[in-house]
Amino acid sequence: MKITRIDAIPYRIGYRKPLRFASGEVHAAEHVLVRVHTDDGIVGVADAPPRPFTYGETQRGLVAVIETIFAPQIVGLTLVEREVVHARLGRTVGNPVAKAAIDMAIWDALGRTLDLPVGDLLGGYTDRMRVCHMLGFDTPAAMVDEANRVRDVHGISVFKVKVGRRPVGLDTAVVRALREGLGDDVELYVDGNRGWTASESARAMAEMSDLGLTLAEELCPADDVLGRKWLVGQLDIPFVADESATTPAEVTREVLSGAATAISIKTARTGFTGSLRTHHLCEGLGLEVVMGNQIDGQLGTACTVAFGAAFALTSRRAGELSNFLDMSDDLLTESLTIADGELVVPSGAGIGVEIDDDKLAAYRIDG
Ligand code: MUC
Ligand code: MG
Repeated sequence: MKITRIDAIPYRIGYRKPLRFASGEVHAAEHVLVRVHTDDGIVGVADAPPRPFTYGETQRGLVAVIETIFAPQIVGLTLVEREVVHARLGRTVGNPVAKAAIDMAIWDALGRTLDLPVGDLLGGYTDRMRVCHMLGFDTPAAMVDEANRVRDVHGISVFKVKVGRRPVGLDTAVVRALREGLGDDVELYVDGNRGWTASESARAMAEMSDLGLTLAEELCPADDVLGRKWLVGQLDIPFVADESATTPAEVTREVLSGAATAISIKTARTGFTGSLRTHHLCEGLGLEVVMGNQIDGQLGTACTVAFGAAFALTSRRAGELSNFLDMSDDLLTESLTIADGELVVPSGAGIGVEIDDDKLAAYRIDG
């Protein structure tokens, strides 16, 4: 069970259509595949999707920090020394996505060693989650068409709508068109990625007050301290902290200061070990949780659903598990399938999925 090597392999897979939102846009999955090798011949894998507009990490930066700072501190430890790994990674500030991928690849290797799924090791609550699809910026007609297609093909009836454009009417028109086009049976919520001011957010939420929204996420920056508290205090639905609450300490700070009333957990930035801490904290504080999407491919999505399905709190709401559908291809030997609005946790050992060596050879960009 001793860790002998850690690989960081950059790869690029195009999107069929870009995902656009207030803080950025993604045209291709330019991620890093992390592999953890052990002296028993086990290889654990996980995905690292850099999000410079959210955490400052880049694809080349991920490779560099893993190869030069993290791997030398981890090689030689065993797979069960996960708290030692956590402490050593924690000596370096930032780099949440690089740290998360190493953590999850270690859990994958541990599951493969024990021949058990990580979901069972984490909590074993259920084997599936309802799926929420995230709709990026477009015209109202195009977004209604996409939602209808995703509902018809995959049975998905929960949609997170990206908002945060100016003037706010651009986005409130989209949400109204979605409600009118899809009917009252679908769940709709909004995510602003900090695009609006507090007062723009309040105006937009007032304009949409008849549309039955269930959550509002990061509408304005948490750094607008008093404005954000003023906004959250007047809403009658939970306000989700996503990029403003990426560690247990940030969750505590945001919630106790009145800047949020619900939390998005993303395994892509807190791994399994950090997500466990955030989950237990949210449970203790009595907060609603959403399993969020960091514009993940199928490997990242498999991690999210494995963690989300492991607990009652994280599996209660639909998880954001479907944006890999927009990718032109993926790295796995077998595709994840969303049917009847649900994603079943892959049942194999570890994270439960296998990397296709030919696909990795075709898409890796490290020569
Ligand atoms: C989200 O929930 O914000 C967009 C940026 C990012 O880091 O994740 C996505 C989705
Ligand atoms: Mg978000």
